[in-house]
Parts: sequence; structure tokens; C-alpha cells
Amino acid sequence: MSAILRELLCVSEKAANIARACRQQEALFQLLIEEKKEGEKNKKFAVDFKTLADVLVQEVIKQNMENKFPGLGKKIFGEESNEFTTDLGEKIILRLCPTEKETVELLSKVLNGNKLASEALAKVVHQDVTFTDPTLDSVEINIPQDILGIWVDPIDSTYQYIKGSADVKSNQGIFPSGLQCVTILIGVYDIQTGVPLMGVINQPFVAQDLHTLRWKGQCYWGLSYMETKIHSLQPSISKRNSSDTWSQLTTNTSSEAEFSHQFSAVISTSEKETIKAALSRVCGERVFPAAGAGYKSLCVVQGLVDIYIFSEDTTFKWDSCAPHAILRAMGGGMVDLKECLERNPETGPDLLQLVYHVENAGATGVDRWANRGGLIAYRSRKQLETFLSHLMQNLADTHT
Ligand code: 2IP
Ligand code: CA
Repeated sequence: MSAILRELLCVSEKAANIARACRQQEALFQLLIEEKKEGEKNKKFAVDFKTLADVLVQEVIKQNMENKFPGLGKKIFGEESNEFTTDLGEKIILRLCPTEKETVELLSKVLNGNKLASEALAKVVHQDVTFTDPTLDSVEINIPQDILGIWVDPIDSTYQYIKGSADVKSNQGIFPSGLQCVTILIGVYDIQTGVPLMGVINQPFVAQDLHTLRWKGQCYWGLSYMETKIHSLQPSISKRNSSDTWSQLTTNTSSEAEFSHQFSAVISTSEKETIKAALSRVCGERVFPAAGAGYKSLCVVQGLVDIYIFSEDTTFKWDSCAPHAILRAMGGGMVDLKECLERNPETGPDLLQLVYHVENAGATGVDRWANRGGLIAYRSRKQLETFLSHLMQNLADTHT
């Protein structure tokens, strides 16, 4: 098993602890919100928020990886910058210090002297975390460190994280909003080819204990390198693959309409009407809006839906790299939607897989790393092909 992946799992668990700790104290949480600077702004929201938790998580991931694998820290990229401005206008670079005491001191500057909060945070940051998974130990694999780059989204779905709804009901297992849509995303890619190799999705808020009000999380991972493809959902997914659903799909002799309604998709709440209209003809009732790019991808990974489709350019490399790596380990992938819709059907979608090593030409700020043509995430290539042909047919019908 890759030592790097093992460490990323531990570090994602530590990150999840920080995310949970920050939500427990409402007073502290209010202090943490700061508007994003120009250029770092996600253009979708009028105001976007950067939280201390966000920055802290990213720094913890960087520092912990650097300590175990010297040189790797500087190859970790993410959405957040670690520069913070206090209420008093003082600029602070947030770094993880060698000792808990020093971290407390640094944090208390950002927190305007709030000692209690700083101590609580520093404690989780410096706590040791272990992570075990038997599937993870079953394979021995070594990937040369010098070919790796890492994309981190310390807290995906920041808006849901800040809002903090704990009582949203799921629809067929899918949460349209709420804390369940928050994920920590760590994706490792090959810096020469841009192909995603390892991914970790940590979901810090899965279920809440109604007595203690404490949250339990869940962690998913995948690795795909040369001939090796392993992932954390191995047993349940192989059961799924042999289930009747897919065999029915491939052998179904009923009408096209019935056939196509077998598909299910998860979409952004801000998806375009034309896409939604076409999707409702392809999937019938089985179109589920949900928050969070990471969470929607996770719904595909978990097999709750077949497809995550997004036609806008507001997801970024840090949103897609981790889930893409897991999907690849499962035999699926993530492709550029625009290219898919414009492509020559003779060319396979393999050629259209999203890559992670080159920035968008002519773009500035965060848009350099946007998934410009939108995306489709899928578990089965065959299913993607059929889905695409139905979608294209329906989009064409809408235009005529
Ligand atoms: C966001 C977050 C949003 C998502 C957007 C991402 O990341 O995942 O929820 O929009 O694309 O960039 P949507 O929910 O409409 O898919 P962050 O929360 O980290 O800014
Ligand atoms: Ca994000």
C-alpha cells in the first residue's frame, strides 16, 4: 500500500476533527469568517467566505505531509491562501508551528486574543490520529514521490459548512443541502500527465448522536496506478456491479423511453434550464439537486446515482481531483462535458478525461484552475456512452 495514501488518510481524519471542532463552538465560529479577497473569489456567490478552519485544515495537511515526506509540502496546491488579516488590520501568515504552545500563540493573534478557542483548536491540530483499513494494507505499491502533485480542497461546500444545518432530510439517500454535503478533498495526480492517481474524500458530518450532538464522519479513498486499482468500497461495489440493475439496462428490450429512465443523476442547484429539461427526459424523476461538488461526486462513488453532470465552469481542480482518482480506481472517470457534447462519437471519452497539471490558457485568478467545460462524473464507461447519446438526442430535440 502506498505510504503516501496512508498518510493522506490520517491527515484527512485530522482535518475532519478540526472541521468538527470548529462547528461545536458557535461563538468561535462567528470569529472565523472572513470574506475572500478579490481574485480568490468564487464568482458564483456574491460573498464567498474563507474560514479559519479552511486555512487551518490546508496548512495541517501541507505541514504533516512535508514532515513525513520532505519536499512534498511544496507540491500541495489548494484554493486557500494562508494569509489572514485580523480585525485590527494585522496581516498574519497562518502556519502550523512545531509545538502546540506556539500554535496557540499564533492562533490567538488571528482570534483577537481568544485564548480558550486558540487552545481548543491547537489541541486538535497537534493530536495524533490513526486510520486503519484492511483493504488498504492488502496491496504493496510504491509510487515515486517526484512525479506527484496534490490538490487540496480543505472544506468543500463552505456555504453549507457555515450554515451548519443538521436536520435536512435526504431524498433516496441524497442530501440536497446540510452538513452532510461538506467534504474534505485530497487528490494526487501525476505532474507529467495530469492523470489522477490517488484520492481521499473525507465526509466529516455523516450522522449526529442526538444525545451528545457529536458528529461521526466517513472516509473514502481510491488508488489507480499502472495495473493496480483499489478503493475503499471494494466489497459493496462488486456486489452492486453484479446486481440486476445494470444487466437489465444492457439487455432491456423495452422501449427507448423506459430504458433511458433507468439513469439517475445528481446536479447543482444552479444548473441551466436547458440541461435540466433534457435530463428530466433522460432520467425522469431521478434527478437530484445537491450542494457541494465533492458531495455530488461522492454520490456517484457510493452508487447513489449513476452520473454527476455540471455544465458551468465553477468547479475547480481541487474540487474534482480526489473524486476523479477514486472513480478511476472503480473503472469510471470524469470527463469534460463540453468536449463530450462536441466530440466525434468515434473518439472514446477516455481522451476527454479531466487533467490536473496545466492551467487554462488566458485565464487569471482561480479561473486558471477551473474545469472550464463543465464535467460528467461516472462509474461505468459503457453507461456514460449510453447516457451521453440519450442526453445529446434530448438536447437536440430541445433546440429544434
Ligand atoms: C464550491 C462548492 C459548491 C459548488 C462549487 C464549488 O466549492 O462545492 O457547492 O457549487 O462548484 O466550487 P454547487 O454546489 O452548485 O455544485 P467551495 O465551497 O469550496 O467554494
Ligand atoms: Ca470546493
